[in-house]
Amino acid sequence: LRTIADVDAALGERRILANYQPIVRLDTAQIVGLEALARMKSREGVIVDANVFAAAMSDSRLAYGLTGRMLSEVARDVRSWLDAGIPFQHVGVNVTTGDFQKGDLEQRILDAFEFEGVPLRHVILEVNESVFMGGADKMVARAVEKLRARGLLVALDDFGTGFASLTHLMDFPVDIIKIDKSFVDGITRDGPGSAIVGAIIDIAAKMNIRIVAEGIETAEQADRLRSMGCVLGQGYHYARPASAAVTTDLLTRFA
Ligand code: G
Ligand code: G
Ligand code: MN
Ligand code: NA
Repeated sequence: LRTIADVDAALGERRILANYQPIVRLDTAQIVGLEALARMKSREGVIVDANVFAAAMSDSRLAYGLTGRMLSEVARDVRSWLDAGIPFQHVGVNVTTGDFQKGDLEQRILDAFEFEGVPLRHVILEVNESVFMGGADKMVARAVEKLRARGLLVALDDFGTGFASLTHLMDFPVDIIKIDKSFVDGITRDGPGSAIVGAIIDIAAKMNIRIVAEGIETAEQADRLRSMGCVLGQGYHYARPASAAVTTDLLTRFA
């Protein structure tokens, strides 16, 4: 429970910031997007292990506060890239079940990006399948529809690891599927991982949904995914999550 108190204090003291991991084209390694990932600084200014957030996210007040901070941080960083003429397309922000339950997520997103004058077409909402649990699915669908009408893109994160993954594709509008790392790990063997990834790629192509493979750690995995028709990916093989300053440099050189 120490971590919950730590995250609470860091939120109050503005010691939460966004790091960014590039999303690349697997054929050219060109950067086409970013995923924002929360990082916490200690009072001494050192980045603390990112695992602190997993436990804290079970506290709905902290999850709500974290999303608020991340929306503000990301909007400000995007503003600075746009102002500097840095080539930048999309950034994904992770949201959780608790964010939808209050019913004001749509307004919070509009406010955060409008405050910085950032158009919502630059923003991807990353939701995982847990947001459909607990009876919030109607609220999720309504909020997401309104945001998509303003140009925001929706990504289903950790795809395939949750409950009833395919059901959500039936009645929830999705622009991007992020294939979970657990499937990518086994992709270079002819096993169930390859079969499942192949099936997801086929479904996505037929539904006009883009695919991002997550957690790519080797060139072999990247090659195999590319030969299977996967166009986009992210992972340590390409780049680890990094500060906004480092990301500015990466975008300048590789976007
Ligand atoms: O960045 P990664 O290293 O270690 O993050 C650990 C976990 O914390 C992941 O499951 C990730 O989805 C989650 N996480 C990271 N950043 C955010 C964020 O901004 N919001 C939410 N809700 N979860 C985040
Ligand atoms: O839950 P979500 O998919 O949003 O979280 C992504 C998590 O995966 C982050 O914690 C991020 O730091 C981590 N990550 C990104 N690329 C890799 C990778 O290649 N290998 C591993 N092990 N983790 C990764
Ligand atoms: Mn994510
Ligand atoms: Na994921």
